[in-house]
Amino acid sequence: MSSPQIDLYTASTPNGWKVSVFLEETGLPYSVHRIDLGKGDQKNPEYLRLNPNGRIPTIVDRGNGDFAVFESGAILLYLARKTGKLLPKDEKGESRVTQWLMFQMGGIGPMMGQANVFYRYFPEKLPSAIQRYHNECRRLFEVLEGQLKGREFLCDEYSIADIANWCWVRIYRWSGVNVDGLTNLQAWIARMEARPACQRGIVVPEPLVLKDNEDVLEMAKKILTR
Ligand SMILES: N[C@@H](CCC(=O)N[C@@H](CS)C(=O)NCC(=O)O)C(=O)O
Repeated sequence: MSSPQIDLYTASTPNGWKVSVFLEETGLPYSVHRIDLGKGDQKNPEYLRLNPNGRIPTIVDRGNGDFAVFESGAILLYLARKTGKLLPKDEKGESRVTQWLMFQMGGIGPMMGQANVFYRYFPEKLPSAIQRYHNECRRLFEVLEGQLKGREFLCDEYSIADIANWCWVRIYRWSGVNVDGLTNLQAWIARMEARPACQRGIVVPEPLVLKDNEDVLEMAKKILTR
């Protein structure tokens, strides 16, 4: 077995899974460093030197002068270009995948993140805020539904755009987003869930049990009030 080339700093969350799923899909050797978000490992000065935003994920490429990359979308692009995998090489193909990747980074991720905050974590339940984020998530899901019509994946081939979007969309129940009637989206979720590398990637660094239990809510409270 070749020695790990990528150090992955991560936790069991959608943004973290994007990178572990990519690494599992491509077989690039990596070692995992678990970041305890509840304890605040992501705010340690040593970690902030790698990721000034103090969030996960981050990678350090030992095969490229210990080059550090933060922001999950930037990590996916970096690794896809490095390996030549899951990102088309032609200009238009690469742009299409980048567009759907950015759609996730600027839309699906932030909106589902806020849906989680207002629907699950905040002690005050503000109906207008909950509705705002649920409506926006549903609207974005309908955009995905349209794109997936007659397509197996978001672009011409399976790509980092599928990985990025699926890692968030798959937790729609936790976010409280309704997927009724979105048949293309549901079929795509099932196709993604069936991929062995996706199954391996989402248990890094450990399986996540999303339940309204005290552990999850307590950790969210710590992060939101830090
Ligand atoms: N845009 C960033 C977002 C990263 C992010 O929000 N990560 C969350 C976990 S999904 C985190 O580290 N939260 C800890 C905190 O806010 O302190 C990315 O895509 O990498």
